[in-house]
Amino acid sequence: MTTTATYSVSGMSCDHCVQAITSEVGKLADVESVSVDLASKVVTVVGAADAASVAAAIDEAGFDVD
Ligand SMILES: [Cu+2]
Repeated sequence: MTTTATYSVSGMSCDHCVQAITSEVGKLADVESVSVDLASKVVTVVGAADAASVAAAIDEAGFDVD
């Protein structure tokens, strides 16, 4: 089932941060798309990936899910 989930992520400050998160979360099998709003520090993930996996991927990229 495809769902859209949003995550509040701290520590993002520039396009490189955005790319790191997009790349890391995008590697998850059940993720269809990832978008990052730097201004509001919100990561939107479309797909069937579970929240724990997405949070782990964001952590892997070096950022914290609030
Ligand atoms: Cu950055």
